[in-house]
Amino acid sequence: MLLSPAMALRFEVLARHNRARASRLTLPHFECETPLFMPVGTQGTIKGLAGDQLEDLGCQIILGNTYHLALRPGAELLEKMGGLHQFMNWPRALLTDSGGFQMVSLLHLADITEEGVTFQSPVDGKPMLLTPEESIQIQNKIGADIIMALDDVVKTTTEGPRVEEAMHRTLRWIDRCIAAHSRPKEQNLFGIVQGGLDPRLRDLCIKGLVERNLPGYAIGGLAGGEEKDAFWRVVAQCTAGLPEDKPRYVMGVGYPLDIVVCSALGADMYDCVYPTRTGRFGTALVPEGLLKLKHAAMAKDYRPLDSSCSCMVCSRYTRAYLHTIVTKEAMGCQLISYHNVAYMMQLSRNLHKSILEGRFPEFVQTFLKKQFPSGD
Ligand code: PRF
Ligand code: ZN
Repeated sequence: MLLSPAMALRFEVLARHNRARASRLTLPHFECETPLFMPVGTQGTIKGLAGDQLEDLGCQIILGNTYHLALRPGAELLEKMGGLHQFMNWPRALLTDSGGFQMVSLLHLADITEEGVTFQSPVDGKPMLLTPEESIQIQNKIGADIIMALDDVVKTTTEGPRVEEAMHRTLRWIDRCIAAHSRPKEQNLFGIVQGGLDPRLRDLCIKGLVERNLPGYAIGGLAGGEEKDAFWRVVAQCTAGLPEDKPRYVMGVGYPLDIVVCSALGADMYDCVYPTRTGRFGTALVPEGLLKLKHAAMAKDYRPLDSSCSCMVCSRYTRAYLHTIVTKEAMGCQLISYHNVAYMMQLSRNLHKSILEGRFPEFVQTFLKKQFPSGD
């Protein structure tokens, strides 16, 4: 496979409908089709699902977190094993997030300075510092197909000078990330657009990142409790300003409706814990919205979770059966998570196919009609 020397991917737009695109994203370990959803395997495992199940479901790329993997099993061990692909025996593509966002969102004690993100080690309580250089060095050892720059993330509900500071720092840090990246022919470093809900800051960040000619770009700092309208507006602005010939990844986005809307706006990639997390709480994703298996109404419902789904769970089990085991057996939640990941993969494939076959508007209309039958 011939890849340009500066990057380790090839991105080909196969078809468009207005701003939406269906593309082929060729990564070192797998040829992916977009729009695509990436399940999150924080610790090198997608909770409740085994690797062969993920392959059966058509998962093309899964996500790991630098922060969690660096703590356990540790970057050195992963490097010695030949990287995370070998360690978890996952033959397809991997993406690692840089770690800063996880520390800031999980550890309220994290403190961001120009040098990096300082946090208290959950192992021994000692203060630790994750710099842009270190995040990239660790990600080089983990060996994922796509690695993410360390960014300064503020909550979308933050206002004032802190938002501007974080955007400028994210731009200063991208240069430190680029300089530290030792495997650009094997791993693709994506930059992350920050700037809160401020169009001027978002534009400055887009401009600064695009000048660096990175293999791909992410839209960060969203899906943190802002209004949908504001969220979609920022995505629309970013997709309009980012290059046509590079993949665009909206970080932390995973509600089916958001994926459909963002794909219409020209985004290509998504990740979220939502399908597996909500599955562990006993909730299934279905075309009509959500199905709560713990609900008493499920006790005598002998239909599958989703009659239009061909996954193993929907072929084999009734809602009544899943209701019976959901609060008592770990397998209950695992089966629901399995269906939820199947649902997200099906949604990704349907988006790709409908754009390719020139029937994207009909697909969106049918999707919306099922989610909002009363039309509001
Ligand atoms: N930055 C990084 N990871 C992320 C995000 C971000 O902004 C989000 C969006 N809030 C999810 N994951 N590095
Ligand atoms: Zn199913």
